[in-house]
Amino acid sequence: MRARKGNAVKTVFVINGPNLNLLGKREPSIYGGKDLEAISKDCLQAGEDLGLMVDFRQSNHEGVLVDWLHEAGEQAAGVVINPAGYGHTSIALHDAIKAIAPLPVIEVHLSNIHAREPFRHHTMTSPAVVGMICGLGPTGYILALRALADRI
Ligand code: CA2
Repeated sequence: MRARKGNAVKTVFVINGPNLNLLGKREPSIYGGKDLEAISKDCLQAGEDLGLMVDFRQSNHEGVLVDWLHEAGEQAAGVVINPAGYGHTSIALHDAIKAIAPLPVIEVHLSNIHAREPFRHHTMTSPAVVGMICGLGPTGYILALRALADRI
């Protein structure tokens, strides 16, 4: 059966970076109307459909995100990460993703970062991940989970 080895259901972390806790409350024209709680529910349901246990988290703190990537390296079969603003700046997140290789990590952005301000066009994290999805809103998370399920 896909995404299962033996009878153990594999866990994937879905990690969300700074300000994503504000989703649904502000800037709906950019990020849509869904809040993070609703995205979490959709991810948990998608995980159930794919035979994956989804551990969905959000932090506004770079070091916490690094710690969670390390934890994923010990405990998870893959990671979906929306690094939010830290994706554009954080060598520490890049290094943490590299450090847990070959664990597959997929980067997601709700908005099309390439259609926005030039400072959003580059992410420090994208060279370290297996793939990146942007501009598809919350569907990007579900597509990333499907891609992980195919790989693990
Ligand atoms: O499009 C994405 O998912 C982003 O990762 C969202 C980040 C942004 O810095 C990235 O460039 C692209 C922002 C997180 C959400 O920020 C909010 C700010 C105000 C209201 C709601 C969300």
